[in-house]
Amino acid sequence: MPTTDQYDVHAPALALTIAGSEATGGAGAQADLKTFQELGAFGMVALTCIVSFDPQDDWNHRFVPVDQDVIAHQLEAIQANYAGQLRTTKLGMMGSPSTIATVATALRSQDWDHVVLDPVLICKGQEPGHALDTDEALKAELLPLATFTTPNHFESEQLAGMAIETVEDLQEAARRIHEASGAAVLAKGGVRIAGPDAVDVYYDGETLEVLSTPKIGEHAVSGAGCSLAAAVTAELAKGATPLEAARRAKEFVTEGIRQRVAGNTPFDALWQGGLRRP
Ligand code: PXL
Repeated sequence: MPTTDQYDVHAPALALTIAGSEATGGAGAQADLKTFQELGAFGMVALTCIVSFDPQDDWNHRFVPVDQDVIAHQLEAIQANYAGQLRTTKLGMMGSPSTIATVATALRSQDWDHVVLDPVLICKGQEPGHALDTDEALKAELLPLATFTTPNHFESEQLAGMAIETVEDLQEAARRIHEASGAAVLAKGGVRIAGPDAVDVYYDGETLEVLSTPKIGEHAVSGAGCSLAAAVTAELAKGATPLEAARRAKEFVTEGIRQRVAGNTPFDALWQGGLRRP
C-alpha cells in the first residue's frame, strides 16, 4: 500500500452520461466523455445502444440496443459507487421506449441537482417515423425529470408543436418547451435558421438570451449537439449557473466546429479540443 504522501485523493466534479456509442468517435458517449475530460469533469458512461454507420449504405445508422438488464446494471454500479456524490447527469440517445423506462426508473432512485436532457429523437440517416414512439416516451418520462434541455431545430419543432423558421420562432419554441417541462432550455438553431449567424436561444423562465456566433460553414457537424449538452453538463457539475453553462458550452462547440475533424462521412466531426487553441 502506498503511504499517503505518495498519492492525493482528487475530487473533481462528477458527470455521468447515459448515451449511445457512435463508433467513429464523432457523437454519442464518445463525444460526451471527451467533452467532460476537456472541461475538467470526471466522466462516467452508462451505454444505452451501439450505433455503427454503414459505409455501404450511405453511412446510415445500424442500431443495436443494449439489453435492459445491462443498462440497469451499469446504472446500479455507477450510482452505488458514487452515492451521495454524483448529482449531475446527461441523457443522450435512448433509442427505444423500454430504454427510456429503464433509465427513468434509475433516475428516480436518487436526487439530482442537474439532469441535462439532449432529446435525441432522430440522428442523421434515420427516418423520422422510426422515432415517433421514442419521442412520446421521452416527452412523458424524461422531460419531466430534466432540469435543462438542449433540443435542436427538429426536436424543438416536435417538442413545441410548431414550425421554426426565424429566431423569433425559436424564442417562442424555447418558451413553450420551458412551460411544458420547467427545465432551462437551450434551443439550437445552429445552421438551420437562415442568415449569417448560428443562433441558439436560452430561456429559463426569467432570462431569455439569444446566443449568436457567425456560422462556420453551412453544414451541421456531427457531435455538435452531444458536445454542447455534455459541455453544459460539465459546467453545471463544476458549479456554473445554467446561463453561464449555456454560454460556455456555445464557446466550446463553436471552437470545436472551427477545428473540425474530417473523414469519409459527408459530415465532419467536432474536435473537443477547440478551446485549447481559441
Ligand atoms: O448526434 C446524435 C447522436 C447521439 N448519439 C448517438 C449517435 C448520434 C448520431 O449519430 O449515433 C449514439
